[in-house]
Amino acid sequence: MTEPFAAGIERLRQEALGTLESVGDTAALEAWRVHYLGKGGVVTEELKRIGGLAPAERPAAGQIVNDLKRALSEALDVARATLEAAAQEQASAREAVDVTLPGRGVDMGVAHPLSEAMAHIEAIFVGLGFAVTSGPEIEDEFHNFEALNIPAHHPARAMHDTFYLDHGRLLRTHTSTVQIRYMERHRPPFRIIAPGRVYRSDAPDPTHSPVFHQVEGLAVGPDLTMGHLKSVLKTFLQAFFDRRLALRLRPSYFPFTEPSAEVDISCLLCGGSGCRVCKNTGWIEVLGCGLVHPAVLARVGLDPEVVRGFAFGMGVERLVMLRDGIPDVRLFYENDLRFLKSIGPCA
Ligand code: 2U9
Repeated sequence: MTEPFAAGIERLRQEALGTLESVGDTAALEAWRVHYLGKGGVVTEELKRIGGLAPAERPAAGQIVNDLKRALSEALDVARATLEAAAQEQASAREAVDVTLPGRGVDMGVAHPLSEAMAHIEAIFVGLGFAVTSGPEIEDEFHNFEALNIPAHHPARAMHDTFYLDHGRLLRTHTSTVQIRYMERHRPPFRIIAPGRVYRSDAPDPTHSPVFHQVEGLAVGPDLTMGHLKSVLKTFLQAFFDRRLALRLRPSYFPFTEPSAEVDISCLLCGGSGCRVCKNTGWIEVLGCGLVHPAVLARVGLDPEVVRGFAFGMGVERLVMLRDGIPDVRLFYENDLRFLKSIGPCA
């Protein structure tokens, strides 16, 4: 009797291990477990059948079914471990970092071209012994106009040139205001520059922006001459444009300087022989300058018979446009990264 029973169990074992081989995922494995080893499963049924055997056969049959149960349990454990290992391998393949791939790169911020140029200009003048000063952008008519010898009906005072605020206040149209304020508090000799934003009520176009940057300079002391002025400006301009330049002072007019001059440099493109940049003149106008008008000195309590001053003013955007070949001043204010990345020391 035990022999056919044992043979049946052996077949069962073959069948169970055979189907286990084709189990490919944890759900199928669980179904296999329930079918063979679960409550009411095949093995339990076989255990129940032992009760129907002759008492003498039961211990051997029990042994056989218990062996089957152990063998199937062990096979289940092995199959489960194999499936888990495969799943883990798949997961780590999915999440794997390929350390040989090139990095994504880090976008470094850089100073705005105007900030870079202002810092460069300041450094050059500091090297020449000038102190850097600053003052308010909201000003009064005295500091922006009267003190600078710009009379009441001068065109610069017109509404269409100046942004007026309430209570007689206005947005400064030049940084000369800073230099008037400096002279109100300091005695000569001194040499200062006043870099900063200025405002003019101009419609934006390729050469005009309602806000732009100036660096103005002022030196006051005994015996200062146009010669000193020209030497300072030549040293500055050659440092800024990083090359030897010829300078030409053309007589001009500003209310706050006498004599006044406009400064030309030899053309940056052709060197003076004539091209489209200099409109075939060989020269490019870069800034204005002069000796401080006696009335301006007198207004801040200085005796024009005793001290002289020289002064100059430049538009920073214009200088950078000339240096870097930028065609439109509005590019400085649009924050287009393609432009910002194309200008300056990191371009
Ligand atoms: C004081 C006295 C005199 C500053 C000066 C200029 C000439 C000049 C322009 C350049 C281009 C303005 O930005 S721009 O449009 N400036 O030509 N500026 S002399 O003269 C002064 C300044 C302060 C007390």
